[in-house]
Amino acid sequence: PNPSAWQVTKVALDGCFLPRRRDAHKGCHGKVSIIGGDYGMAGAVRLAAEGCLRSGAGLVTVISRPEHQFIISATRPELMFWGCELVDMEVYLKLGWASVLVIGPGLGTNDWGYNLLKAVDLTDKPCVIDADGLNQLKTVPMTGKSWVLTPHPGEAARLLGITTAEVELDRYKAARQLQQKYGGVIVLKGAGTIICDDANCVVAAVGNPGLASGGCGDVLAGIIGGLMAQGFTNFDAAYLGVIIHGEAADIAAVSGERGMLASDLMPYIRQLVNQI
Ligand code: NPW
Ligand code: AMP
Ligand code: MG
Repeated sequence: PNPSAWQVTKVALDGCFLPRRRDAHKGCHGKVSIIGGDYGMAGAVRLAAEGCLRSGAGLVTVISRPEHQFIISATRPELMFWGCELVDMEVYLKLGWASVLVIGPGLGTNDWGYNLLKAVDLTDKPCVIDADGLNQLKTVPMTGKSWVLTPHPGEAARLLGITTAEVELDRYKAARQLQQKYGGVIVLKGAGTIICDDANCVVAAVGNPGLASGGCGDVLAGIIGGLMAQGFTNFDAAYLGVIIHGEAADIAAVSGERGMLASDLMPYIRQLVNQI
């Protein structure tokens, strides 16, 4: 993008969401599959999935290790669940159900996650790739997808083969390089999150260091997927998602940044997507 197009923006959410049609049903608001949650990281998909539901998605399915069914269904019964041990033909059928795929939160960097990412690559679904989905992109070279990539500076550094410090030294340059290398929409997270595609670039002046705790990025991936499933373009979903996530954190921070949890964002995400 032309550097002169860089701008620092905090958009008002007013007018971004229309009131729901009175005859709406859950099928009108998109179906999302959230894929990840290797051993020890069920929380990552659980948080992403709730972020997705709270952004207004109609139906959300978690695809994760079978062992995680109980904890996910018991703590958020609105979620559907499909336990996947071996990545086989059935996975492709399951992925076919969704209108949008979110892959990466807690996915891990072993064969299980690798095979799931490869399965996503074989679909033509728009997707959000986060966390270990990004860490595995080097071994599953996916191109030409309709996607939003959501790296934090550490993940961006791995994708570019540079250090985290180098990413942070010139975040615009890193975001632009990622966009040129991988295409799609890039969300370079951290204080002053940058959202860019091949034509637009914005910095979201929202959020606070209360977000610097485990699970907050997983929630963002779910929100963006939920907005894509509700019909926003990939760029608008990424931009709006970052704004909603950051503003939710700014409301939550009224009680203090220290000790803020990813789960604390949920009621405010709901509040913000209803600001019509
Ligand atoms: P450093 O130390 O500065 O060089 P990792 P992860 C950097 C899952 N989770 N500004 C920083 O690097 C995720 O979904 C599961 C600057 C930092 O040490 C993933 O699948 C949870 N640098 C998996 O864990 C909750 C920054 O990156 C390094 C930065 C691993 O993901 C937690 C850490 O990155 C987690 O979400 C910034 N703003 N942000 C669960 N409840 O199940 C990051 N860095 O090594 O990729 O580890 O992000 O924890
Ligand atoms: P992750 O590292 O994947 O868990 O993502 C962390 C999330 O919190 C991202 O959306 C970051 O942009 C956000 N975040 C982390 N630290 C800050 C900060 N100091 N100011 C604003 N946002 C932050
Ligand atoms: Mg993360």
